[in-house]
Amino acid sequence: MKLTLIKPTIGRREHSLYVDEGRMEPLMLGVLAGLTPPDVEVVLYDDRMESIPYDEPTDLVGITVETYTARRAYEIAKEYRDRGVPVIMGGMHISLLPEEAKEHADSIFIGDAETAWKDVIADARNKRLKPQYYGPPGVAQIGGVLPRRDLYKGKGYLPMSLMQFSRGCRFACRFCAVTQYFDKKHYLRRIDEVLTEIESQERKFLFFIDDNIASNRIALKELCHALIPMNVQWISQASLDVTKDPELMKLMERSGCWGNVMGFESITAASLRDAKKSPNISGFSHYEQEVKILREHGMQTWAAFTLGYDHDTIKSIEETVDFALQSKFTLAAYNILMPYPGTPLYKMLDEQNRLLYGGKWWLHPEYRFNQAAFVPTLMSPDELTAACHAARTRFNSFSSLVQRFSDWKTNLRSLSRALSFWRYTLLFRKELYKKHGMRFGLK
Ligand code: B12
Ligand code: SF4
Repeated sequence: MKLTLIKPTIGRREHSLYVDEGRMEPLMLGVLAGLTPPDVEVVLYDDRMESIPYDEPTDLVGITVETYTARRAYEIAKEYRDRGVPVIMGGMHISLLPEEAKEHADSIFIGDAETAWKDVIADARNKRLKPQYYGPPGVAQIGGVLPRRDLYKGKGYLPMSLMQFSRGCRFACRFCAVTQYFDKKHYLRRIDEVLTEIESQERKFLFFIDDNIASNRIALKELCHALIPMNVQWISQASLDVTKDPELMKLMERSGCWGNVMGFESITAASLRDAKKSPNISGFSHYEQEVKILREHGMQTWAAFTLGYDHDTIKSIEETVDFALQSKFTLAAYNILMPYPGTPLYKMLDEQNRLLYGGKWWLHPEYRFNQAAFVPTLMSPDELTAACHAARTRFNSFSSLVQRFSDWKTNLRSLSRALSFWRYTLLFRKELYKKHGMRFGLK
């Protein structure tokens, strides 16, 4: 039996081809391949950089789908199904919107693959694929399953190994798809299994792609203790409340943490309340302490902001950029608040009749990447789109890069930190402009 796994791209640029130069290893496909019995031949195609050979014989196609890639995923599925090849889809979007997905696949997988993928393979072998499978969201790679990293070779992924320690998050931010999928729970992998995985591969620069690695601070401390002798460098995603725990901050630094993607979301308390961003709200004083502590520990922070809350104005968005520049963040993402299906934000905007593109922006032929998909309160959708683009342009201007680079505590802490600053700020800056206004899907 042969299994073909596919990571779809988001779409294409208006007048040229698009290749994602900042692409990272698709961990979910490596894990699916790792869960597959060894007698099944597995191939992986990454639509972000290579063409999919639809005519190559295969017995089953597995596609991973996020909301951003849904339109393209459905196009790919159609190509295979037109050729009589069965398609199964899984991933965040499929789990949150199964009714839509069913129309585009022979089978859908709701939840995490770990417990039920073997049933899919067994049924596919017997040509009796069921229309739907379910695996509860939970612990990653149960029983020490290792991702098939050999499948990533030659695909030009960024030189960092993607891994997971935990899944889910205990918080309940209003816009977040993760909190719906994991129902506010946080699941931990055994530390010895994480260490075995680190040892199983050569690279020592790790990206723990946990939704919030700091959701359980005691567990993160244990992980840090275990990482110290491993002599690795790592980055991850963490909620800002880590800065309230001095012992944890020291441990993160000692264990090789270079920084985290951190959801600052907004610099105004009213917007944080709108977002239900509880890790940021308690004792909010404009992040003065948080930024200081992160710098003291040498963290090269990737600050994530969401724009378009009911209290946001064009002026407040500009002030958010001032704040990010003053804080000398290594990277910052300015994302328009997006109504992801299944989230409380989506339900609220739907009830208030504020959703644009018929409520299904991810499938709408007129929708473009980085456009507002709802009507904000204190500006028009076009003004929000323009303010977000302006924020990105200002934060990523060359003079801003130089200003941010000049920080001895973080970006100038060592030669390797300095080199990584330039490598990633320039790369992500380029990608940002390439993706702006991109159409979803290739057709
Ligand atoms: C790592 C990550 C990234 C990395 C990308 C890594 C990569 N390989 O390219 C970076 C930081 C670059 C990134 C970027 C973005 N991301 Co992101 N990202 C994640 C994160 C944290 C982890 C994804 C992951 O690899 N998990 C590990 C794997 C093993 O788990 P998994 O994907 O859940 O897969 C399991 C199951 O879902 C299932 N499954 C998955 N696929 C399939 C397929 C089949 C056939 C089957 C049977 C089962 C199955 O089984 C798997 C194993 O149990 C998720 C959060 C999350 N929990 O999903 C957000 C997430 C996917 N990202 C999100 C977003 C919005 C983005 C951006 C659009 C942000 C932006 N505005 O620019 C961009 C662009 C995304 C793109 N498509 O290009 C949202 C998507 C929301 C949605 N409804 O789809 C998420 C859910 C975060 C959130 N809080 O809402 N992201
Ligand atoms: S802290 Fe992050 S992962 Fe947790 S619910 Fe909020 S946005 Fe989602």
